Amino acid sequence: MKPLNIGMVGYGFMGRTHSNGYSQANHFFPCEYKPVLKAVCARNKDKAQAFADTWGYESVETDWRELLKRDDIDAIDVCTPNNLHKEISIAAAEAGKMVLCEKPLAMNQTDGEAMCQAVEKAGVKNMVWYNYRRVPAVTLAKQLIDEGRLGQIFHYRANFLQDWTINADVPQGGAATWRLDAEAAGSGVTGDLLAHCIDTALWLNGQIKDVSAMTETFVKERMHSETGKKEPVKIDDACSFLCHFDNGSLGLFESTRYARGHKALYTFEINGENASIRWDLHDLHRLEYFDHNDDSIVRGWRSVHVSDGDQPYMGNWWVPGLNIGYEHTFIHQVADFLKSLETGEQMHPSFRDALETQKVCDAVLDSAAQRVWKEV
Ligand code: 4PW
Repeated sequence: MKPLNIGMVGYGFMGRTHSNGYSQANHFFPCEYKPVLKAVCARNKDKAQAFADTWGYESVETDWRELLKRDDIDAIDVCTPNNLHKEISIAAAEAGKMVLCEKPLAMNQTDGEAMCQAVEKAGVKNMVWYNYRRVPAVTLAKQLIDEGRLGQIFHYRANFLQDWTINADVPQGGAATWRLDAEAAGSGVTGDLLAHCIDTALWLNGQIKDVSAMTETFVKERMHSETGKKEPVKIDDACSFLCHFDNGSLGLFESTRYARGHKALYTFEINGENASIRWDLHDLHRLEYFDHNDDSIVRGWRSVHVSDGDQPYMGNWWVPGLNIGYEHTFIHQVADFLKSLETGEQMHPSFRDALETQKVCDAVLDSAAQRVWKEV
């Protein structure tokens, strides 16, 4: 097997999901390439070493620039807070490394464009970890839409709801809560949660033309972990937007971290002329499907349990009827990336694909700030 030597920068929650993906992919998806966990890089050496010991990384670096200089690294996995994606990705591409970047691609469209140009100029393989495309039920939704089963699409509706920042004592900044710090995250729920909804929507339903958005920051000041003082909160706690898709359908998106009771409720529903589809991350192996062409006496919403060998990815797992979960989406993404190295085909979502999501996020934030419709 050909080794694919991974150097990961950052080791938080996403570092764990990606590492698990690298470790498991070859067990279930045969491929000529095999990820090798060569090095993990983080400023705190003891924490990086503890992570390396847990996940089986061979070595540790404390400066990502040193990691890029190493000849024994093929691919850089950027798992840092968002404000470092650009610098590390561009330097990695210039060093001739493949770049696998955590979502969202960048802090804004301008940075994202520079990142696209860097990987394209260097001709290095690249992808962005929008993992929900690789939930088997979501991939099946893509298949049903591409087969034309829904007919003309009229409506696309998506939500991503959480409740973990309602308590005003949750700080901003620092390892666990950088997502609340605009300097590190760029935006709040728009870049963190709606970006997932937008990536899926662009993949399933095509380009978005224009948007009209509103945002709110419910807790105006939070303790900053770095300064130790209360600082203004500059991220969006909640964001909702309307949009027009190029195919004529209407979109309605909502995301918040203030929906008490919801931890990670990502749902979407698509209504077409002939059929509708509905999916819910809390029940991720099911695809709800209504087909108007069914015999009218038995017509109704079917709950398709996506666990059979004919359904996306499932032939590589256990036996029909047995579920898989969230972590498997990352295993699928690694497996698909390894396959793309074998076939020479472009992996999706690429940096260029993720830039389209970034453009929509920027338009959403501009629209909310200026209280006007914005072209994407
Ligand atoms: O990327 C997202 C995270 O930042 C995830 O998909 C879910 O929401 C889980 O944590 C956050």
